[in-house]
Amino acid sequence: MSNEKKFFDAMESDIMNANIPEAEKSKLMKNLLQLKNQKINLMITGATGSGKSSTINALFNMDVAQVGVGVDPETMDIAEYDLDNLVLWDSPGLGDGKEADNRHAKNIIKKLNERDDKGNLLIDLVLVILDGSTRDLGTSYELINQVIIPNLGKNNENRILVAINQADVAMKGKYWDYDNNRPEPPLKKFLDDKAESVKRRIKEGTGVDVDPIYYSAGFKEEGQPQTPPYNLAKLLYYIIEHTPKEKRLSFVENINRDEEMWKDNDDLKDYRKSIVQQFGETVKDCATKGADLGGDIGSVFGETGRAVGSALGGLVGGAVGVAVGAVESVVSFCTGGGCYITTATCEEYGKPDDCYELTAFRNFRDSWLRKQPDGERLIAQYYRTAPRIVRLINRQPDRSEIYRSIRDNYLSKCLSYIESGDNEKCKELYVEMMEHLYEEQDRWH
Ligand SMILES: Nc1nc2c(ncn2[C@@H]2O[C@H](COP(=O)(O)OP(=O)(O)OP(=O)(O)O)[C@@H](O)[C@H]2O)c(=O)[nH]1
Ligand SMILES: [Mg+2]
Repeated sequence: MSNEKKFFDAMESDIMNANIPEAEKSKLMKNLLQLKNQKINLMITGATGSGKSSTINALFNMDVAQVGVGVDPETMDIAEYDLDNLVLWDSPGLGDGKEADNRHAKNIIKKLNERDDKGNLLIDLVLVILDGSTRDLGTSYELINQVIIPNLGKNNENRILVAINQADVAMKGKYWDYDNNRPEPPLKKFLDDKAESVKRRIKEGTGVDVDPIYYSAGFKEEGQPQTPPYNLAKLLYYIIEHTPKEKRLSFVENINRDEEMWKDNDDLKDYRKSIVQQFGETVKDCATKGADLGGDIGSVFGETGRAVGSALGGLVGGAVGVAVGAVESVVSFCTGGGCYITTATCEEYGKPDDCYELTAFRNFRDSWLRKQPDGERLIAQYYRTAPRIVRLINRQPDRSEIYRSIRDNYLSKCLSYIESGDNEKCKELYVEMMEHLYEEQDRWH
């Protein structure tokens, strides 16, 4: 049985075992079937030697790839790797001489305009890889501005991702911190400038906005230790971000399981956690579409969370504990960030899921509360009771009033305690808030 199936099987068993009405179950099963049938087609192109193969090998679980050989001699130079629900098209870019370039351009254009059996464009996303170690990116601009973007159709900004590879040797190997596997400040500035200039050249040439990122696919030479990638999780995060939500689960089982690949990234974002959340979002939005689970998605998709966690073990950190952490974040994400009441209050005030307050409370929960002797018990109790409380509040005509009083009497004060490092006081007030809400529940029936 393929891994892919194992993951969808977990979803199926979650749905079958869920304690929900049959009618809701059948809606979920229908959604699941649709998710199972999704295919992602990713085109990877760029000049010879830019690192297409290295990137594919670093990102994905290539042991299971089948390489397709084109029957049409004209398209033979586009290699197809079939990883079940994920299909990779590895296509040469320009720079191989006039005749070859014309052929490559023609093949790329043909592929970009190809439709699947439902009549939708086949290629979901084009990843253009630039070689960060070369000064002359002229042929790459030609490829992007004249071949790819004009053939992406209406939704062009979402169908292209530009990534500058070989960040480690962009200044001929200077200013790379080999011990910590990251750029030193002068190289970082050089790479930031490069990304900015690529962005500008594309904007000038086509009017289209892309946000290039830089990374290193890693380097392996016979007899030498492997240099692990840099910013590979960032690259994957952007790939998933550009993939339609309903297709994202097709990545889950195809991601490289080697932990080494994922650990070194810039610290602008926690990409590894964000990737887990991207999958959680799909479960939340697509798997439960049209079904009424009363806000209790987390308790339905427990096995699914575990299957995501085990598939992404390498990405999130290998060890079992971390995989379990990943599961928790999937499940808790599905249930509104695991801070139901805080989330609901923030939503009432139009604050995003990554707002300062929610981040602070999650941090409090995971870095401190969980480690207290009664921490796990309090969190578990909260998980079981809070979704119901939120559901009840949302049905009250004076819900705004209720949320305001929760905010003013409890959450704002809890936040001040966290800010001043008084976690114990925050916990006491939080327990008090929960007791107050349990009592209020009867009034809200
Ligand atoms: N230092 C360094 N070398 C890299 C990196 N990525 C790839 N390379 C090296 O660059 C060379 C070309 O990489 P490939 O992955 O074969 O490039 P490609 O785009 O698939 O090349 P073609 O298939 O020939 O078009 C190889 O020697 C890689 O080891 C990187 O991030 N850093
Ligand atoms: Mg190659």
